Amino acid sequence: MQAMAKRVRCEIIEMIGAAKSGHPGGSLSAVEILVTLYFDVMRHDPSNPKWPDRDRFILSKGHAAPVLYAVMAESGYTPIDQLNTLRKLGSIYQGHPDIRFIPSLEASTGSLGEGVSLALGMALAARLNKSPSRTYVVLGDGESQEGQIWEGAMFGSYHRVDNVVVIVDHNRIQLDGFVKDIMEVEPLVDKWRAFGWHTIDVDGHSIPALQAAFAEAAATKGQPTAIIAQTIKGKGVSFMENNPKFHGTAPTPEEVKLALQELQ
Ligand SMILES: Cc1ncc(C[n+]2csc(CCOP(=O)(O)OP(=O)(O)O)c2C)c(N)n1
Ligand SMILES: [Mg+2]
Repeated sequence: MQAMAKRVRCEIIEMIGAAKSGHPGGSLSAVEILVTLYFDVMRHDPSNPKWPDRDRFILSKGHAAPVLYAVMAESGYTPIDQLNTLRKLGSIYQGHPDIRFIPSLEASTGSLGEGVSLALGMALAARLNKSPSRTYVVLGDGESQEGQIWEGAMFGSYHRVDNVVVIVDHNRIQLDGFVKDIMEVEPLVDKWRAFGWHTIDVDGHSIPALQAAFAEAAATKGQPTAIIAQTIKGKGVSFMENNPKFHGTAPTPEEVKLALQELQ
């Protein structure tokens, strides 16, 4: 899984470098979260993407599409040799995940704030169908300024939707600055707890810690779970780490080379 995380980071850098546009910072911060879900936690079958009892994944922070494209390609859902067509006209790998071009996605995302509502709908449908399916949704911390998230949070605990797990990628940076300087969302753990969710505070770059958190979520009945994953935006590339510039700036060819060297 560590080796997979490294490979996914390299793919993120390469595809955004090739596209000359995209969002490296928030893709790199979510690598361990997605690798742990796709390669250890989720019950899914890439050869049967519409299996009714599959677990669902929604990348609510859809601008981090490169990390999702890399794990989906590595899982066998989509062609790995086309990752570097990111953001090109006609590519299935558009700037934000689009179910019209990748039918094995659960939802098109990119308009922030919608993922919790989508996940709760899918989780409720699974409950009605008596399906064991669980739904996982990754949010950004800047995204957590959206009111719709908290409407969903109220709904999830009131209706005891215990087959849904929210993971907040708490990298402390949003589009053009630090969350605390724009509109602080802390204390995130206390907020989710106050909204009635079983809440777990975890190192979002530790695969064992994430595995333990997902297991704890699965064992929690009668209550949905929120995992607050403490992360570093741009994780793994020194000049991108904790640097708001690399929210939405592609690395230059020289920076791609440097980043890939660091990731070796
Ligand atoms: C509704 C909506 N408003 C604004 C944007 C533009 N936008 C894209 S990314 C972003 C910042 C998101 O920050 P955060 O949720 O912290 O993401 P991360 O740090 O994980 O990249 C914004 C404002 C959007 N995609 N959707
Ligand atoms: Mg952020």
